[in-house]
Amino acid sequence: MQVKGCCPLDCQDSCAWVAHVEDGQVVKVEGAKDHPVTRGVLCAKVKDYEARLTAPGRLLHPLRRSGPKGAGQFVQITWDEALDEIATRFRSIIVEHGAEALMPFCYLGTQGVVQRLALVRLFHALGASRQTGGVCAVSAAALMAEGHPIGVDPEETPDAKLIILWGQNVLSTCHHQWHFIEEARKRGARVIAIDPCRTRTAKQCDMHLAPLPGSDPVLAAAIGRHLLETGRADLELAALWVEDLDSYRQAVSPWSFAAAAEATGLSVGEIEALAKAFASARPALIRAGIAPQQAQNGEAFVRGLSALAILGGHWRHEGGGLSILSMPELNEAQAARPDLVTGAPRFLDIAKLGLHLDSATPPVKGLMVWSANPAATQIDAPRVKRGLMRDDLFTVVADHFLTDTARYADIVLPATTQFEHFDVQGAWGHHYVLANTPAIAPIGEARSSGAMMRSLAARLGLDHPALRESDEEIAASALPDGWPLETLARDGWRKSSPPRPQLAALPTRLRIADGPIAVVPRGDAARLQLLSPKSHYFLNSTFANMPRHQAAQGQPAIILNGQDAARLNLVAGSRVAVTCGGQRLELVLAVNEALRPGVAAMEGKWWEHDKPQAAMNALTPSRWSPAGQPAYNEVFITVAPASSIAMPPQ
Ligand SMILES: Nc1nc2c(c(=O)[nH]1)N[C@H]1C(S)=C(S)[C@@H](COP(=O)(O)OP(=O)(O)OC[C@H]3O[C@@H](n4cnc5c(=O)[nH]c(N)nc54)[C@H](O)[C@@H]3O)O[C@H]1N2
Ligand SMILES: Nc1nc2c(c(=O)[nH]1)N[C@H]1C(S)=C(S)[C@@H](COP(=O)(O)OP(=O)(O)OC[C@H]3O[C@@H](n4cnc5c(=O)[nH]c(N)nc54)[C@H](O)[C@@H]3O)O[C@H]1N2
Ligand code: SF4
Ligand SMILES: [Mo]
Repeated sequence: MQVKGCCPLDCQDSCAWVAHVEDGQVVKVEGAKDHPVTRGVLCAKVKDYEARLTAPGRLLHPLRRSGPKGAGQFVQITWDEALDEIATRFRSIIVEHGAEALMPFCYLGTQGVVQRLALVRLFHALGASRQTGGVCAVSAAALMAEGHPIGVDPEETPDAKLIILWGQNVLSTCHHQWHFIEEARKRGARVIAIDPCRTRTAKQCDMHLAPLPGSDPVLAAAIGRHLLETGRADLELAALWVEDLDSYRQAVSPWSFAAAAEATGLSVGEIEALAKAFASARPALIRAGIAPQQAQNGEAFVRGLSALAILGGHWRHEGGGLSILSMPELNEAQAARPDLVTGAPRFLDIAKLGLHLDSATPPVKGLMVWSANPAATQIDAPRVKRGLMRDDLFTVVADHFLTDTARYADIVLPATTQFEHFDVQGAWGHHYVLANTPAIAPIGEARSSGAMMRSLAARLGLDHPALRESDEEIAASALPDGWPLETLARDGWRKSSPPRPQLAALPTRLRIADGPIAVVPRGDAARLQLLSPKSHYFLNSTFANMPRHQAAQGQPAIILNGQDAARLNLVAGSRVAVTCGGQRLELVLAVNEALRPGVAAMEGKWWEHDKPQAAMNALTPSRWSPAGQPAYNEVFITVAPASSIAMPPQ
């Protein structure tokens, strides 16, 4: 039997897949051949996703903590016991501290509407604190909320004449987009990568610029100044869309090619070539990644690129513009049923979990985490873990495995995987909505988020009809009007493009300037800037426990350029101490000329209890952009030979 579904992971491509089922078991999963983006292939992470169903450590029963928090000691309990305990604890927290003392925490471990939002209904109905914010693309989302268009349909890409991959490692993180880039190339387009690292993507491009991380707003300003100075700026489009062209002129005016070269570490020739290519392409498409947003100037980065897409006139043409979040129309908020909220509970930004667990007033006393592994993926993870260690905090975690976060839980709930539940989802790199039909029944006692919500609501005595809806009904509530769920499930996907931005006066004009464009702090002779590019084989911390993925990723390491290693007297393969603030990790040193000097990198979000020395968020200090994007990449480290003290086992 073959069952249509989709990959639930937090990835632009949202692939459509076909699960092959024999004797009630998933034996294989393949990319859907006729999906216009997937085109028959899954990636190196997901090609054997069925292995996850029965991998060692798969959670199949509810667990109750039986040792100290974080120690990973649990005993198996029944669902009835788990539900009773959660309901009793939640109720007493509400009575003693008020419902706002409950905090739901869900991120994009799955993009599925049901798996993410069904449980949110429960917390809405309880009057719990509401989660807001995010840890990824927060800067882009903030600019989108201001009205900036940032979501070109990737199927337009072949019409682009110049494609700039600005801090995006397409071939590792969203490789299906490469089809469209190659098609554009066949029609004569040039492809330029802007990345401090010569990634597998940069190697395939026609030109690669390796600026200092965080200097991108300056690079963008130099191009903007060039457009204005040479009369190439599309002032007609700016008159329709832009509110503050004069302020922009002023902000970019200091950034000559020479000044920008100094600030970015590029040559004048490189910047000039980029600016000229951008000014003459009809049209250019900028595809920007996530890493350059992971800094305190994340919004300045996105604003700078949006200014270029507009002033370059690229939005006038199919294939041109700016692509950061390209999403189909889907009414996800409706699936969470905001109408169920009682009172006016506070919002808690999930990117600041450590801070909230530390010092929210009223304090957070009950936390439920699903579809996320914040103990591994949050900035300043030690602070998060101190919070999770609090004796007076009651924590519930639902996941497929006993993750770093689940180890701190009082109650662990076994969640179904995409092969075991129904869901629908959008994407953030294309315009299709996808449906996922379960291929098999849940294994063990795993439950979908919808089933968890229904059983918890019943235990808590909540009887709103929205808390009794089936997973299919919850999924249907997010679909655009007139879309029968059955048809979507039968077909597997359906395109739902938002309209292309109109070349007409905008009711609210866009702000393309935001004060002076400054040089951000950067490393020096003693301190390197640590980046955390995505691993080719993990998806953030997902898969970091899977033997096949671990073997493919190889030993955790800190990567430096040869010049820096030599300057610091460090030898490839030796053990080095990496420090930031009061935190220290000991790792093997890898030397790789792909990284520009001054920059270090650690790939993959390893699990701390498995690879304690590779848990890189031990090193990332609490720091956010004004919109709340965690500055994961603004980390300045020292690297020195490890002392003779033996390294803890990896
Ligand atoms: N294989 C794999 N795929 C993934 C993921 C994964 O973990 N593994 N994660 C998924 C998720 S959640 C996301 S958000 C996306 C992210 O997808 P991408 O945006 O493609 O990935 P990043 O690693 O965030 O950054 C891309 C590149 O930006 C570079 N970079 C770092 N700092 C700067 C800077 O200041 N300026 C410039 N110009 N470049 C910089 C890095 O060297 C890196 O090569 O990938 C998704 N897909
Ligand atoms: N230092 C540093 N830290 C980073 C980043 C970085 O670049 N550098 N990147 C950041 C980015 S871009 C992102 S998006 C975040 C991601 O951070 P997280 O959202 O925490 O992502 P994952 O680590 O992939 O963890 C997702 C979890 O969801 C679980 N899950 C999957 N499907 C389901 C389901 O159906 N039900 C339930 N209950 N659980 C499910 C998975 O098993 C997994 O444990 O990490 C951020 N952290
Ligand atoms: S992780 Fe991304 S590329 Fe890989 S199968 Fe899932 S959607 Fe496709
Ligand atoms: Mo992300």
